[in-house]
Amino acid sequence: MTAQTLSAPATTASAVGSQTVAVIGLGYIGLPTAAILASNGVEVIGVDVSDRHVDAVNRGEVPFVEPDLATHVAGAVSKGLLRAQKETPKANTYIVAVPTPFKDGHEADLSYIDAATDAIVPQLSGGELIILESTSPPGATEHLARRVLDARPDLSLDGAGGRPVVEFAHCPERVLPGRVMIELVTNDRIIGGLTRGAAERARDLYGIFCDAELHLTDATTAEMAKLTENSFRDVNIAFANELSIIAERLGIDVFELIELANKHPRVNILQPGPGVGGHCIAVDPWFIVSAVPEDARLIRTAREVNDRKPEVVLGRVKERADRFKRPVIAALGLAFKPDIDDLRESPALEITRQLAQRHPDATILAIEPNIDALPTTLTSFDNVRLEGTVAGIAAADIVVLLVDHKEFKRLNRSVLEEKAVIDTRGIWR
Ligand code: SAJ
Repeated sequence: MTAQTLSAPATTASAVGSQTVAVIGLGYIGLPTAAILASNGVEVIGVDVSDRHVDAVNRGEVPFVEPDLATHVAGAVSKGLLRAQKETPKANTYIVAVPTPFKDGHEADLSYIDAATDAIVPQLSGGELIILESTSPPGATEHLARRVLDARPDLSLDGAGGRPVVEFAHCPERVLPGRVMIELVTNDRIIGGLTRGAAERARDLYGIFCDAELHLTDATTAEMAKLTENSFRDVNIAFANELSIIAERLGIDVFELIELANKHPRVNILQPGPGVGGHCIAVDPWFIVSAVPEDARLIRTAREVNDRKPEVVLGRVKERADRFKRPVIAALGLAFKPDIDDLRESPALEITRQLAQRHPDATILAIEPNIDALPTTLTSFDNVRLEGTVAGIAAADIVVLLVDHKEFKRLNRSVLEEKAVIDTRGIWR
């Protein structure tokens, strides 16, 4: 199928009212998707293995921080359009939004997708659309379809032999954590069908809440489009991180360097930092590398450059810490990016853990305004404690800024006087 752009159709009463959508996985993507569909009048059943998530949603609450999501969930649950359960129900459409981590060797781990698929299989009677939203390696949608049809030879992809049809599509999410409820509506989407009919049907569903353009293509191109977007960003950040190491060697300020280079109309370099975190950009490029290892050379190198950056920061802290007998080191920020509480794959958390481990005589003050208890990764160290921003900085000899949270940007710079400061994000220049 060739790619083509189709404007989102006006929402029809039948597209909204005549179907039940089961969203499998009520995490950072599944729950917002379930909530926005339900807010637009679709009956949605959310499915999750976690009692905590299921119970929270049924109370109209959200088990993690995401602006505006709570309002959507509370409204949809109170109207009876959204409910959650642990069992996979019968539905017209299934949206699979479960994690795809990687295994040793950076190969994608499809076990959550397989488990979700296996739970859908017994509920099928023909006529359903199964949409894979999880970020996936090339070929994952076909893999899912094969798994369904192997288990259910009474069903088919094309009606051959008079068997009822099940349709499959891949519609990767592209929303930015912290802006999810806005970007679900305003971002264009790529919709890859295993068949043209599947893509069109998925387009009608997403058109219920998405105001932007919906681009139809085949499933493998859609899978690669998602991985390509995140790899593009990873390569650009790796360029910035490499420049930060080069600039330090040359004794110049990398943030000024990038700001000046970006004055060129065709240059747009991202910002260096302590490494790349989160569950997307630090993971997805590996799916391309593991699919075509011999050819994905730049993409692999970018991953390696970004993964090495925490070690560079730790080296800079050590240089300062060696000047003290029992240094107090304040690590500012644990989250993987600003103004969220998400610690997944966070370089800031890993740097703080390594500081605790490598500097047993130091006191490490973990300062993270978005959480109220030390994460388990740090609780086993008796030289680490969670501390407030002002008190932590006041007590510190060395201040390492790891995340550009708004609380740190607003700080009165006088509190940093006489401290050894390592500002990995360039917010205090
Ligand atoms: N980072 C930098 N320098 C920058 C920008 C980001 O070091 O200039 C770091 C952040 O601190 C963070 C990491 O990169 O540790 C990732 O943050 P991010 O804001 O770039 O991206 P995510 O992971 O929150 O969301 C990305 C988005 N992808 C793109 O922008 C291409 C989002 O649209 C995707 O939906 C999301 O991945 C996803 O779920 O795949």
